[in-house]
Amino acid sequence: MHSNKCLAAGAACAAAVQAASLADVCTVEHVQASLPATGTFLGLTLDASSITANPVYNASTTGGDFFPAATYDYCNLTLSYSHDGRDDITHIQYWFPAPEKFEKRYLATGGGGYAINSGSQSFPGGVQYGAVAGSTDGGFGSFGTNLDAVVLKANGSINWDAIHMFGYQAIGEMTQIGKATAKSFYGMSANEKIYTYYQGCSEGGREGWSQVQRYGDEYDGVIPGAPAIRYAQQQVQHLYSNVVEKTLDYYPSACELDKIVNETIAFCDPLDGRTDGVVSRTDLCKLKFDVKSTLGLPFSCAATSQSSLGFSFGRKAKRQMVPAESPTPATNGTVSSEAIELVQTIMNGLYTTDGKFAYFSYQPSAAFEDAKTTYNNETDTYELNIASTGGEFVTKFIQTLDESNLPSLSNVTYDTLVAWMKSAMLAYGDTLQTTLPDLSTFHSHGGKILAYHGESDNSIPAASSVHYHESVRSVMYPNLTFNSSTTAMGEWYRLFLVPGAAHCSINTLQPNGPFPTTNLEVLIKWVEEGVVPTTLKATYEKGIYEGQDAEICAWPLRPIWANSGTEMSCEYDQASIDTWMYKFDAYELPLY
Ligand SMILES: *[C@@H]1O[C@H](CO)[C@@H](O)[C@H](O)[C@H]1NC(C)=O
Ligand SMILES: *[C@@H]1O[C@H](CO)[C@@H](O)[C@H](O)[C@H]1NC(C)=O
Ligand SMILES: *[C@@H]1O[C@H](CO)[C@@H](O)[C@H](O)[C@H]1NC(C)=O
Ligand SMILES: *[C@@H]1O[C@H](CO)[C@@H](O)[C@H](O)[C@H]1NC(C)=O
Ligand SMILES: *[C@@H]1O[C@H](CO)[C@@H](O)[C@H](O)[C@H]1NC(C)=O
Ligand SMILES: *[C@@H]1O[C@H](CO)[C@@H](O)[C@H](O)[C@H]1NC(C)=O
Ligand SMILES: *[C@@H]1O[C@H](CO)[C@@H](O)[C@H](O)[C@H]1NC(C)=O
Ligand SMILES: *[C@@H]1O[C@H](CO)[C@@H](O)[C@H](O)[C@H]1NC(C)=O
Ligand SMILES: *[C@@H]1O[C@H](CO)[C@@H](O)[C@H](O)[C@H]1NC(C)=O
Ligand SMILES: [Ca+2]
Repeated sequence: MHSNKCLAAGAACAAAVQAASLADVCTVEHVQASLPATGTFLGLTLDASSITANPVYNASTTGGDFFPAATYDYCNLTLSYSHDGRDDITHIQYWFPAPEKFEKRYLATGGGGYAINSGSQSFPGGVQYGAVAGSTDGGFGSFGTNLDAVVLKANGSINWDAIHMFGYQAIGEMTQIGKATAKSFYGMSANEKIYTYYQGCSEGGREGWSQVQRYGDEYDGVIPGAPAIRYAQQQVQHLYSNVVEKTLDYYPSACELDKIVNETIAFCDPLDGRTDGVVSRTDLCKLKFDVKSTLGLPFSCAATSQSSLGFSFGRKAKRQMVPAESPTPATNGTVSSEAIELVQTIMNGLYTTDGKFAYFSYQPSAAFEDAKTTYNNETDTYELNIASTGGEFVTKFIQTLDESNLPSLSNVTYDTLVAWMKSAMLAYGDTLQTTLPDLSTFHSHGGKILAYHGESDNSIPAASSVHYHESVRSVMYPNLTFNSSTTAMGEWYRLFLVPGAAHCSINTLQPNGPFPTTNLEVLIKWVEEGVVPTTLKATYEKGIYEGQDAEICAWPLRPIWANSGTEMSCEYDQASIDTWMYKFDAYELPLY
């Protein structure tokens, strides 16, 4: 069939396209004919001559943390566009499901670290649900170019176009272009609905929130996982553990810190009513565990070799510019009072020297990733290893110097960190910070949010997702009580803390924990059929319960097991809830 037959649109056309094969529609000619007309999107010019399209058959994914295994056919489509007057070029890629599998859905996907996309890794999570899936290169030059490579035009000169594109604009534009193209491609009429979703974790989670906040009327459902929101605080706090080490002049071996984490997990595991190696209640852990109890405990670890480098999907900003971790010799010793003071200070969070609270830390039971030291084989000591995730943010985004990490922490104090947080907030408050608390546009359009965060996340504090939830609740429901506003907001925005989970994945230190691997399916049922996820469906991917299903409680309810760990319920526990509530008096303005 010929694509232009369908430009007349209407039901007959839709039937014709749905009867067409993938090979019929997956042609450059049909995609060109499906592009929205010039002028549809003010300020954007689509380049019809850039289009590539090829059908791909019998492709498959083994699934994983974010979607199940599946086999599918799709049309692999790329195109580019420019912003009028800017002389730029942005590339976008979509996977369009075969016509007979298209369910009138669209899925936007994002990246991790400073990457705005995940290559094609997130696409299967869309096509397997009959959704067109899209990703963008942000206009950074190629799909493999990250923001940090282009954020400076020169020393002292920020690339604001790149910041805005990364901040929210590129994914929003990709969604608008993708939906409009899909309607013509599949012969839908202009006013027919395409259910529009977003799914991503870490930076990808931040990008999800950016869409809710900025393109609220484009999306029906968004899944922000462990989002890197509150960017100014989030990125700078990666340096907090290092500054504690420097301030206390104590640089522990990874073995000593691991021992403390293991003891924390061992003590706190049973507090949730089920002794399974999983700390499902880090709040009870916070209330009951005293890290001083680990003083003098012996530890020993085998030698390690150099760890490898590489892109890790959905993870925190990669430490890609520096050798990852140095080899360490076999280590043993006993937990020192210095290590206990260090860990206690890290877990307390960041305060100014005059005692004002500036940012929270990870939950107890999370590994001390940011505190990792380097072993110096000449002096046989452990040394400061500046977390480049934070260091690069300071050099490039705050100091505007083209350096991939801070050369030292000389003169850097807790107050310096707070000052950096404040200046980054000012610089990026309307782009990267991504904490606008008024979601009225999205909400009044009927949108649903399925937010989740690993409770033992060691890269983005779980408290970050709770604090944003509470900010939105208090801004949007100022006159309701805690319980009433929680109930009202729960009709469209639910937050699930995943017991034991690390950053966007299950946790090697708590392998018996569950992970929610079918979130898009759950969200589709909520959006399209009104099935509210009172609890979130999860599965045990590994460990003693492997293959079984689990349910995850919605904040502020917390999991508790009874009958020797056989029956789980979600309880309201005020003392536990209170441990998640923070007041940031280091700032003159509200910190959402
Ligand atoms: C896809 O796989 C099916 C079953 O294995 C096979 O029948 C079909 O020919 C394959 N299609 C293509 C285009 O390779
Ligand atoms: C999709 O299209 C791009 C651009 O033409 C190409 O580089 C890529 O290899 C294609 N992928 C597949 C699986 O065909
Ligand atoms: C911590 O526990 C893990 C198992 O979960 C073990 O592999 C590791 O050796 C332990 N580390 C220390 C320092 O005891
Ligand atoms: C601790 O390490 C020292 C030096 O490597 C070694 O001599 C000693 O046997 C080790 N002790 C234990 C309990 O592993
Ligand atoms: C010490 O580390 C350096 C750098 O990693 C390495 O080249 C050297 O071989 C090491 N020396 C010893 C004695 O292990
Ligand atoms: C930018 O600043 C850094 C740090 O001061 C310096 O090393 C680098 O040479 C400068 N680059 C240019 C192009 O001036
Ligand atoms: C640290 O501060 C001292 C005193 O203000 C100054 O002389 C020195 O240059 C600073 N060092 C760095 C690395 O900024
Ligand atoms: C909250 O109450 C105040 C005072 O009664 C009223 O002016 C305001 O409109 C209310 N806000 C909302 C969101 O209902
Ligand atoms: C809020 O609801 C919980 C049950 O979900 C209840 O235990 C608690 O007492 C309520 N709080 C208030 C102030 O009503
Ligand atoms: Ca447990």
